[in-house]
Amino acid sequence: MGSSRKHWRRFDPVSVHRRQRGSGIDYPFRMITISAEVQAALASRRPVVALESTIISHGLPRPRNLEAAQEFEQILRDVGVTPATIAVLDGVPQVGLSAEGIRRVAEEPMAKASVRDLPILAALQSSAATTVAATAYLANRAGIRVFATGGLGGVHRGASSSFDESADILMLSETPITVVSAGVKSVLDIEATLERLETLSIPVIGFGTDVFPRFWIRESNCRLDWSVQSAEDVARVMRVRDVLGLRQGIVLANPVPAEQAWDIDEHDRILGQALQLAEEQGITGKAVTPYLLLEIVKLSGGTSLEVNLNLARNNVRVAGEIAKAWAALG
Ligand code: PSU
Ligand code: MN
Repeated sequence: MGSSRKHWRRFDPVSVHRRQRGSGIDYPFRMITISAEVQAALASRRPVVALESTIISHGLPRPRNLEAAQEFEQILRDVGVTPATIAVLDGVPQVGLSAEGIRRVAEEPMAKASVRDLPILAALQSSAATTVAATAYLANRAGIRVFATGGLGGVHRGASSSFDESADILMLSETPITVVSAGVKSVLDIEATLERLETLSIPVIGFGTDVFPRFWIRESNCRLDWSVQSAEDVARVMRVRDVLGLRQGIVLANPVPAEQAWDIDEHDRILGQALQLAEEQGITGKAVTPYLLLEIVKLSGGTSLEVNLNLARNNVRVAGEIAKAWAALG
C-alpha cells in the first residue's frame, strides 16, 4: 500500500536492526523507548511498576479514563515508586509514557495491541494501547519486575468451541513478571482459566485471601492453594523463582476491598444481560472484553465503573508495595 511504503522509507526497522547489531547493543532495547525517569530508576535499582494502557483506551469510558491513568501514576509517585505506563506510539513501544503520551492513549482512537501486533505497529508506525500480554513483554524487556492491571485476561465462556483464550495467559508462561490483578473478570470462565494457569505452571497466589477473586466480586467457587499476607512474602517468592531459573510470571490475586465490592445479585443480573447482548450482537475476538466492560458500565448506571476504578487503584497500591519490597531485597 502507498502509505505504508512511504512510512517504510522514513523508518526502516530492518536497517535499524542492522545498525544496532553492528553497534554491539542488544537491538530490541533500542527499538523500545524507555523514558529517562524509568531508566534512571532501573539503573539505581529503585522501585518501578509497569502499568498497562488497554484499560485506559478500551476498558474505561472517557473522560474518567484519563483521570484514572493520571491517578494510577500519582498513587505510585506518592509512595516513591516510579510508574511506567506502557503503549506503542507511532510504531515505537514506550516504557514510561509522558503526560502527553498518556493523554493520547486516553483521547485518540487507538488499536488494542497484543504481543503479535508489536512488529506490525513498528513497521507501519501505528499507535496502540497494550494489553497485559504486550505490556508484560515490553516491561520485562526493559527490566521491570512488577506490573499492575485491573483484571487479567483469561479463558472466555464457551472457549471449548470459540477457542477464545486471552494471550495474557500464554505470555505469562514465558515472562518472569509479577502481575497484580483482582483475579480475572467474572465475564470469563474462572475454573478453566485457573486450569490453564496450572497447566502452564504459572503460580497463582492470593494476597490475603485463599479464594480466587472475580474482579468486581471478592469471592468465587475457586479456592487457591496458596496465599500470602505481605508484599515482602511476594518479593521472596520472586527471588526464589529467579534462583530456581523459572521463567513463568506470578499472578497475584488481590481482591477488591470488601466495602468497595459490587453487590453480587446486581452483578449477576447485569452480567447476564451483557453476555446476552454480546451474543446477540455477534461480538467476537479482541472486541469481546472491551464490549462487555463498557456495556456493563452502561447497564449498571456507572456502578461497575466505580468498582473497576477502586480495584485497579488497590492493585496499583499493592504493586507499589511489592516493587519496594523487591528493591529492598537488593
Ligand atoms: N483490566 C481492566 N480493564 C481492562 C483490562 C484489564 O480493569 O480493559 C484489559 C487488559 O489489557 C487485558 C485485556 O489484557 O483487558 C484482556 O483482553 P482479552 O480478553 O481480549 O485478552
Ligand atoms: Mn480473546
